[in-house]
Amino acid sequence: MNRAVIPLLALASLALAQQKPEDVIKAQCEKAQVVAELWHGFTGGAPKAALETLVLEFNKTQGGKACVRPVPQGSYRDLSTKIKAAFAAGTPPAMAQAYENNIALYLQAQALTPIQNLGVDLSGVNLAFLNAVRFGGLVYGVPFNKSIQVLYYNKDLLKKHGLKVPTTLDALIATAKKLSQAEGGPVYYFQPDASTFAYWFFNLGGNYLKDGRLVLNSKEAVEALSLLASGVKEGWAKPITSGYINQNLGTGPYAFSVDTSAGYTYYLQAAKFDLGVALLPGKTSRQPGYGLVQGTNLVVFRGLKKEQERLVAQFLQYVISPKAQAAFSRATGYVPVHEKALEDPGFKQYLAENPDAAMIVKQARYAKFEPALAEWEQIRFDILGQAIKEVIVNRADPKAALDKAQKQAEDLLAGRTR
Ligand code: FGO
Repeated sequence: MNRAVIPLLALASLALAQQKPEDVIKAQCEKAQVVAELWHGFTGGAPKAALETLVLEFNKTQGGKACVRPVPQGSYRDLSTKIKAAFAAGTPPAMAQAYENNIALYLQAQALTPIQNLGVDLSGVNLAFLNAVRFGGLVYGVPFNKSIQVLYYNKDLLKKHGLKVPTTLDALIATAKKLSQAEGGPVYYFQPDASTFAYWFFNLGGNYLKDGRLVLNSKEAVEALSLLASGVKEGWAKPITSGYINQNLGTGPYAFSVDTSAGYTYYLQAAKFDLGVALLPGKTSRQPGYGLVQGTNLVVFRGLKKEQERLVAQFLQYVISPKAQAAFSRATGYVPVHEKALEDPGFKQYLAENPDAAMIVKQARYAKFEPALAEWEQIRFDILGQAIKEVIVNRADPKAALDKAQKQAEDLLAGRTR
């Protein structure tokens, strides 16, 4: 090749590489005859970038004829609000991210297409994730970006004090107490919300559903909330009331937090210390603690044209492919949803070299879900989440706050309130 051409080519490919994925996708969709929108709740960072890369790569396989267009709709909750509004207006997208409880809600509006009807082969998909999107025997979502809670910790601080990573709830509390005293400030960071609460609640033996009935004020729930409240009072637990925990690292001594594996890239970027990822402390040291599964599934709305359905089916098959899942997991910290991703040679090597990523995969075997009730999103944020904040921030009594939450949830579920 002509010597002068090489730098020019290099420059051109650099310009291409620097083009924002969003703009590339826009160009891909401009001339396409078939377009399927994918509404999502990623607001930025690695998750949004990884989704866009995946879509961009998929669109390349369509030879300019068809494309998927990701449309950010704000937070996960903004997303479900916009989807409900779109139902009313008769303008739902082709696909969207959805929590299991969102699926239950959308099914009440008979708005979803069963995934099997599209001919998508779901074999090899993580069974815990798959069973969570089964309603009345049919699968209504494709597990896509599923996360698991893990224990993030400050390796430097543990080393400095000669302490080990705790493997039980009692050890977590004892270690946090020691470190907080030594460092002069609370070292266990938590958000007073339903996600953090779920970790303590599940591992104290709690269950939200008893004989099919929702119970928010069980003795385990009171115990979990009391424990967090005493942590704050005793000075070992620090409530984070503004922003994500990763945005609050550096505001004081930090040792531990229980948080979504999808936060991994954010923690890595923010931590000015050697970050560790460990299995969750459990009730006893015989078994790791359970982590809450969060993140979403992709659902397909009814009323699509045949060509759109074909496109969507191909896209979903692509998204769950071991290759795509390996790449997506690597870029974000989400759990690969396809079992075969773990056999992908590149991913295998990555896991061997990155113990944090291996930990995330391992923790995913100890997983719990929140109830897939249509009203759950409202309950987890406006009722249970509110009760948790009242206790942690305004020092309300845990039992009283949860009793009130129980009453509010019952009123909502019975249709007495909305
Ligand atoms: C988030 C939310 C729900 C439901 C749980 C539900 C609705 C929780 C929790 C409330 O995909 P995940 O694991 O993690 C998110 C990912 C993409 O944004 O990255 C995480 N992130 C982002 C920025 C950052 O600085 N740090 C960071 O960790 C982000 O959390 O989902 C976990 C957090 C919450 O959104 O405040 O799932 N959640 N169940 N939301 N609407 N409905 O039923």
